[in-house]
Amino acid sequence: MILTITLNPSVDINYKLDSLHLNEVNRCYRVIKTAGGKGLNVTRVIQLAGENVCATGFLGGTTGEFIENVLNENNINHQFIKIQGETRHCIAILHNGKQTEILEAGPCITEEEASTFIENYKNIINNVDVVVASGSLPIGLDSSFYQKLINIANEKGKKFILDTSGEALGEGLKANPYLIKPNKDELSKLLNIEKITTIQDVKEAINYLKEQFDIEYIIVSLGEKGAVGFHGGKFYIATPPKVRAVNPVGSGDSMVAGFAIAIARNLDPIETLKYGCAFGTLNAIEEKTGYIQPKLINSFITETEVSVLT
Ligand code: TA6
Repeated sequence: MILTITLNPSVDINYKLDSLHLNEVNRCYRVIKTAGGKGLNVTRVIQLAGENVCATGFLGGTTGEFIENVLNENNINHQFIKIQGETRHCIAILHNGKQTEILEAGPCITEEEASTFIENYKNIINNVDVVVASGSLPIGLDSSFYQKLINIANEKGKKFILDTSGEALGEGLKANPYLIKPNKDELSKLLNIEKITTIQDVKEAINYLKEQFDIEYIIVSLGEKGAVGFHGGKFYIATPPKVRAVNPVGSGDSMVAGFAIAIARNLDPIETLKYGCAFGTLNAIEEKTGYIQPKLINSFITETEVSVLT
């Protein structure tokens, strides 16, 4: 069983425009609303792949009710903590072949709501093998909140996958999560490196992290180019099949879902990297955010190449 954590979920609204005209009225005739936030995108993809999953986090207000209804309609097992605040919206505008996102900060979590979450987390974690925490921390939670969750998971022998950025990532690393998957921008901000461009830059950044922390998998996503991973003293490069991307939003989350499924199934590092890259690419060919077609999974995994980087 995989537990996903979405501390700052969102009703994701995806607008498709031929072109976006600033300072003008842009009328949109293709709108997709999904129960989003990185962790819920991860949840949906895990469910679509047929793996057991339970979602937790915070939900509040009418947007929180929308998400709860969507989870129930899709038979997704969940245990969210109700909050006084209103769950946020995140907007992705697909225009001129580009993608512009507007992400609300989200509600403020009270100390009592945070404590209730921790108590609930300590219980449900006993019945899972892998924990996945994805996305930003909402206002009101200390930047070391993920660190607390990782420590609890490590004490109970559970594998914790952390996909976040900024201070929340920096603080989370101190508890040695099992797997991290920053993209190049998140990595350069984390290490305060001007630009991470080449594979050599990525390897050097990973080398720095592996000297500082005890993390089983350090994987850097390269978007449509796949990923570079480090595990067990070896560097790997994973290259997915070439596709025509329709909507890349949610591909990082789908990659994380692939890793979580492979780890829950105790697959080896090469298969784990194949799963992650294949799932990320499967999402990119879909209009919907955080969605894949189950019937394509096996072929995309087979067509994803992973080799050892010398
Ligand atoms: O990765 C895509 C996405 O899940 C969007 O759908 C939107 O929900 C955003 O990320 C939220 O990101 P954040 O880092 O604020 O949790």
